[in-house]
Parts: sequence; structure tokens; C-alpha cells
Amino acid sequence: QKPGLELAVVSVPSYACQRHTPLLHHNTTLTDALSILAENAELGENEGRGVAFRRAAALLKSLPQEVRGAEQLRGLPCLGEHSLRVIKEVLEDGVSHEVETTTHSEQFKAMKALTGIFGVGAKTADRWFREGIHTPSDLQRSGHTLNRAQRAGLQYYDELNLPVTKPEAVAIGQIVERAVHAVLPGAEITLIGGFRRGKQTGHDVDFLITHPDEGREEGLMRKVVSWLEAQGFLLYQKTTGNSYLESKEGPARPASNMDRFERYSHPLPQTLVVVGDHAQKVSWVLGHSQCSGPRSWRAVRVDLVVSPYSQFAFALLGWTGSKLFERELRRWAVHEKAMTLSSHALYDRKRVRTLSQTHTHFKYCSGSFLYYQIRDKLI
Ligand code: DCP
Ligand code: MG
Repeated sequence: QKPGLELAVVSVPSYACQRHTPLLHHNTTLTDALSILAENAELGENEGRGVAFRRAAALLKSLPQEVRGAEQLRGLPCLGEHSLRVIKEVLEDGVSHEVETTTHSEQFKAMKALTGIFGVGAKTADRWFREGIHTPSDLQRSGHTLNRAQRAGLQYYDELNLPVTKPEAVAIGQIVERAVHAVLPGAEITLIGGFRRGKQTGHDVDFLITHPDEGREEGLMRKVVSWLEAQGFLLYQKTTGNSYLESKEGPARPASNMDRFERYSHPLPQTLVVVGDHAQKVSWVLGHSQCSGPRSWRAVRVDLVVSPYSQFAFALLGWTGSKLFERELRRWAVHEKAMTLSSHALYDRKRVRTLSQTHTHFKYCSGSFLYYQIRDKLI
């Protein structure tokens, strides 16, 4: 051990959800490096590798002081061989060769730029990259037929990639509140996602909507979207049904154990909405927007989630994030508590012995029956 390097921490819990992970922490150089590798793995659809880097970064965020030597990390959980190698390199040389190569690689730059287009996922971006399309301008010139989301994404590319600020999120919250109260007075709207965790900027704004009278929330999403559309707020919208509760076909893929218990999914109805103001009606609301120019509005991605009141607590927890926190919480619930947590409910697996893998049974289990069961115990 080098002089002056004390061991930072004696013991750190291994699940991220058991630790305090502050937004501002002491190891940004290291976590930035690991985040680039995580992002690269995710863009290459290597989820496992991405999670490993994210776990390592989360561990570093939770440390109470700056890491100055790799020996300080001895015995700490969540640091795989690969992550440790990168950390050591950054500590010793100031940069990691792999991170440098990644950030300068054409493929990484292209994948980032193309997936930055609203409506474009890693698969599509990869296909385009192989065709020689590296930038949104290349795509525009290529003459590819794009779907509506992608056309909107391309048209508002710069704005949609400009971080949304807290004042903008609050302003959009006022629009959403007006829309929701116009169609369902008494409904409650909560800011979720990164902003609920205290972030000052985000890539979108997320809201959870519910009503204290169970059942009143049914059909709400459609009405809210229609209202927003009629008022000229929407540039694009897509509503995703609730796969567990509404689909008669069952989930798109059979649920493996991994899917059900560890993989994070989006089980609730979700609307992807780009809010704008064609009719200039909201200039008063978006007046503080950082978007310059003659327009008084900017395009922003908004996610709306509607939940029945009985599932609100679980939806709130599940949609507050971060993604890694949610994943870890679910892993911890399964492995350490023999319980299953979703954005709908918490099941005690010891009591719900017959929890079946079939969709029908899952549907039943995610209803109010389990909520009441746990309410007796927990609330
Ligand atoms: N979520 C998740 N896993 C996903 C997508 C979403 O757990 N694959 C949950 C946790 C997120 C929340 O939904 O915090 C909102 O999703 P966002 O993608 O908007 O994530 P954030 O709001 O955390 O990030 P940002 O600030 O960039 O919007
Ligand atoms: Mg968000």
C-alpha cells in the first residue's frame, strides 16, 4: 500500500439498492469511463456486459471518498475483472486505452448518433451503420423510408437531444396536469424518472397518473392524449398497451425465469409523446425554454404512465429508477427475500406457492388480490 492511501471502505453491501448512491459523488472520472463502456455494450446489445459495467460504476458512486489506488478497492463487491482493469488503467495512466478507442470508434459514434434519433433502436442503427449511414444527415440523404416516430425524431433531432431542464420539466408538468384534470378531475400526477431522483436535467420527462377511486383511471390515457392532441401539443404519440393486463395473447415472448425475476421490463401503459405547441398556446408555459429562435416552444420527449390506485406504490417505485436501482431491487427481492417485485405488485413467493409462469395466472397475481395480501403485512 502506497503511503497516504488508507483503505476507503471496510464493507459495502453488494446490491446497489442497499446503498446510498448520491447524484454527486467522488469518482466521476472512473464512472464516466465505465459508463462509456456500458453504453457501448448496450448499443451492441450485450446487456450482460452493460449491466456489469453499470454495477461497477454504481459501486464507485457509493464510495465516501475518491479512489486513488486500486488497492483501496480490495474486497469490494460488484467489480468484475474487466471493470477493475479499466479502473486500474485510469488510476495509473489517467485514461483507459479501451475507453479512448471506444469513444473514437466510428461505430460507437455512429450508433450513438443514430440511436439518438427518436424511434431508432440499436438493431436499426446497426443495420444502417453497415450500409454506410453514420449520421442523421446521412440518413436524410439515404432516402430510407422512415416511420412516423423516426421522421419526427429526425426533424427535431437537435432539440430532442438537448437535455430537458428542471424548469422545463415543471412547465410540462403544468401542461400534463391541465390535460389530466380537464378529462378526469381529482386525478393525481407525479413527476417520476430522473427528476424524482433529484436530477436537474433528463433526456425526457416522466409522469405517473392515478386516481384515488380505483377504476376511474380506465381509458384515461386515451383521453389525455386526445386532449393534448386537440390543443396542438403533440408532434408524435404512441400508446403501448399494458401487456400483462390487457393483452389476450400474453407476453410477446415466453417469460423465462430470468425475464420474470431479473430482467427489467416496462409492464405499464406508456405513451411516448413529443410535446410542442404548433398553435403557440403554451408560450406562457415554455417561456423559460432554453431554445432560442422565434419559436416559443421546443420539442421534448414525455412518457406518461397510468396506474390503478391499488398499484400506485409499486408503479411509483418501479418508474423512479434508476434502471440499475430497479434491477438490483428486484434481484435483491428474489434472492434475499424470496419475493417478486414488479411495477404492479410485490409477491411473497413463499405464500403464493402456485405462482405460475402462464400469462393467465400472472394476470391474476398482478391484480388487487396480491396487493391486499401485502397491504396486511407491510402497509
Ligand atoms: N425504467 C427502467 N428500465 C428501462 C426503462 C425505464 O427501469 N429500461 C424506469 C426507471 C427509469 C424510469 O423508468 O428511471 C424512467 O425511464 P427513463 O429512460 O426516462 O430514465 P430516467 O428518467 O432515469 O433518465 P433520464 O433522466 O435520462 O430521462
Ligand atoms: Mg426520464
